Amino acid sequence: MGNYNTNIDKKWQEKWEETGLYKFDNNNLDKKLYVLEMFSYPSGSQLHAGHWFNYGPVDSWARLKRMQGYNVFQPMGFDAFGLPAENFAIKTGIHPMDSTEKNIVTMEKQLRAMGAMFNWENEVITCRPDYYKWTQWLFLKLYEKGLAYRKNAPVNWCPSCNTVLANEQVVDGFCERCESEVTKKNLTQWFLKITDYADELLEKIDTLDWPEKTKAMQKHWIGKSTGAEATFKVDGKDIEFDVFTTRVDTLFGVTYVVLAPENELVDKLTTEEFKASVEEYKETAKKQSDIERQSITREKTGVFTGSYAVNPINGRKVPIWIGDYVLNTYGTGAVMAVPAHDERDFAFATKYNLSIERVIEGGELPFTEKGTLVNSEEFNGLCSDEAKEAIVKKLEKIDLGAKKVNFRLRDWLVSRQRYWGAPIPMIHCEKCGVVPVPEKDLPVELPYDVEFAPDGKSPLAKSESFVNTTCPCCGAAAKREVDTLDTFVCSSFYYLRYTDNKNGEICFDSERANKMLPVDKYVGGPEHACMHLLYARFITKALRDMGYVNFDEPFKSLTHQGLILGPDGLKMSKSKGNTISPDDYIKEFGADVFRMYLMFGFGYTEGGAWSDDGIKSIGKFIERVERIIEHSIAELRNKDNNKDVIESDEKELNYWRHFAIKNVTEDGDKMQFNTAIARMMEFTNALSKYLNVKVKNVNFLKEALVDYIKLLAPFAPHFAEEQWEALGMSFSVFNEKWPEFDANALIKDEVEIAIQINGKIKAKINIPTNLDEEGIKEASLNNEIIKENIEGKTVRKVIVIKGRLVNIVAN
Ligand code: ANZ
Ligand code: ZN
Repeated sequence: MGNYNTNIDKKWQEKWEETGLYKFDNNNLDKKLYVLEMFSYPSGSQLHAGHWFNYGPVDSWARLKRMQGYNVFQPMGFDAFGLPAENFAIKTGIHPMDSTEKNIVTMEKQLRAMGAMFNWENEVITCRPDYYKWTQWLFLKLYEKGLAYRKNAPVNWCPSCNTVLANEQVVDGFCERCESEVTKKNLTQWFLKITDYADELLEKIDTLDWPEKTKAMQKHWIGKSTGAEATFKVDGKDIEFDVFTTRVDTLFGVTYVVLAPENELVDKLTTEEFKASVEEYKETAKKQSDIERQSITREKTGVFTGSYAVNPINGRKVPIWIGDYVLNTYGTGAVMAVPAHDERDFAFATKYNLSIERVIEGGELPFTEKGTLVNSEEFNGLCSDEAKEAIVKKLEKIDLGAKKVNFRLRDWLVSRQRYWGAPIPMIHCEKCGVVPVPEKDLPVELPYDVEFAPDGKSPLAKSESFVNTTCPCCGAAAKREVDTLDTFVCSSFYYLRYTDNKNGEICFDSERANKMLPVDKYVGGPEHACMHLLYARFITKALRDMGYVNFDEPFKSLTHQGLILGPDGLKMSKSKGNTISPDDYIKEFGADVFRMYLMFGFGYTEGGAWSDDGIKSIGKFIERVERIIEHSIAELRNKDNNKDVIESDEKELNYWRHFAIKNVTEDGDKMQFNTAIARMMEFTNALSKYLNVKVKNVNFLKEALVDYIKLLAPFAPHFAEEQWEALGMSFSVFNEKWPEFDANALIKDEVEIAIQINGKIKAKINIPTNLDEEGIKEASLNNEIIKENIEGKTVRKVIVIKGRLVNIVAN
């Protein structure tokens, strides 16, 4: 058994703390490197292998960068509001404020035991008034800017969580948290106008160094669609409506139109005769989720309203139907149906015997590709793209249509009927309406004494002392808003607050933020692609437009770590009994072995199944390294060394040393930790082999050893400090400069070349095969025999014939 254990972890953690080794240097912002890992929920299950996989390897990366001269800022905190903490509280009956604070204490201790370079002095905890004051401030600023508004709308409702959900929190029609089926409910809610930024959010994605898949997901979520709107008048009624279409070139092929069942025109359009069937249809449609309604495989259904609409391009009357495949929340909630060229319309028309008329030349119907127009009067013969332009032009002329861009992205619904969140800082006054809480009155504190178990209504409504207040405008009795903010609002600006976390006067100092941000490297799970990562981008842009920051994007470069699975290859979960508790392993192996196993055992962006054998073998590796270093140190003192050293013995070790420097640097930089560590293992073998050489060059051994420990340091920080000290070096290895490799040492193959002077061979030398022309010249002129021969002469020319000879012209 080796000596490395948790006592060594503790020893160095204390020393780092005592000496303030990792304190961010505020006077060296030019060399700043903002390394950010997504902060965690303080849940009851505490720090798990997934957190470790996020934080450990990234800390190693940050250490490597530190040794390369960067002034690293790596803050940590807790995303402490929200459902996980609240649900835990409900389950255990302990007040969320108490359980959250308690969980934070435990998790902070666990995080410290990891021995990462976290800048704890910059910690933020979102559920504390000194933080959520700024969450509320942000909301007020957005409100001032017209980016926060209230409206009555059908919202996603989770009957089990008893709260509304943002679109992003509904996965295939089910609640992202509890997996209950999501229903619809009409409620007056607060929204943030993220759609104002839809275009920029889309455009700027391509400037980001993010995983391609995440960028694609965000693009799809924003869902820009370019098309046109066309106005259909209702025959015999003073009503008209618009349809959104991406295929206005098919306008002559419209044989009917379909409205969403919820479209507000439906009642006005429905004739007496069809009232009963329309009502019945509307009832059934209510029960379907948007996801079900959009499903490609589901049979399309609908009913006729009895009314007809007039096609703006040719005056033709077409029947108006309602059908649940048309969503009321997209476009205009109405579509023109072109069964000849659209799959859904084709299926619908076939089912209900509606006419199908080709307007694009091509294959079998439904023909959905672009093509040449037919049956389209003066537009016949145009190709689809030309026809789109021409038809819109005509619609514009008669004032019955225009070009139109639509986004799939909806405004961000931020009110929650839950207790554990930042209260929305608004007041409802009978006389003045909705009045924002004045900034000086922030924070609006979340009261402790509230029945927090959810029953579908906001728990804060039950707290008289919270609800009753006075209107900041007129002074009359008024009521506070009782909804709380979605926790994604808290995490939408935490990276800014980290830089100035103790400031009680302002959310953050702009000048400082502009120097500290954007975040240089952000690392976290891919599940946030369309939520947190999108919200944070929006908030950064909104703050930029309000003048608080001068950059466009919060996270320049993003990496998603993979998922660590249970030993059975399944996702870890308590119910499956396959969870790995880091604490137990750390007690047995020490923090560095745990960290190093995670880094060596898995591709960082891939993850994989946990293996006890895997961590054991890293434990053995660390023990071996310890023995080798011990042996090396003894050799440094061995008086028999240095007497008759043979140079060629050093060559091999030197090769592996520089090979490791080169590759650990390159792979480490790319977060390819497993291959970087593999290079360290090769270096270890070479070191061990050199120890068997009879007589050693002590200076050389020491140099190699110094590099060895430096290279190992990011991956095994406590262990490396201990070895560095054993070697008699001064604290700390993390103040050392990262080694640089020597390209010459990496050349293994040599070739013999002849050197001529004025055409006569004078000497033969061995040079590396890939030495460049300059290098060959230099080597030739430095050869002792050649030097003697050209003494007193002037070198006129040196001709190099690669791989064969060098001819020196001298006289
Ligand atoms: C006529 C047409 C003909 C269409 C054709 C397509 C092909 P994206 O790309 O997603 O924007 N649509 C418009 N609003 C809708 C709604 N609220 N619910 C369901 N479908 C809706 O899709 C735009 C197309 O989806 C529009 O173009 C419209 O059908 C339909 F050969 O109009 B199209
Ligand atoms: Zn008032």
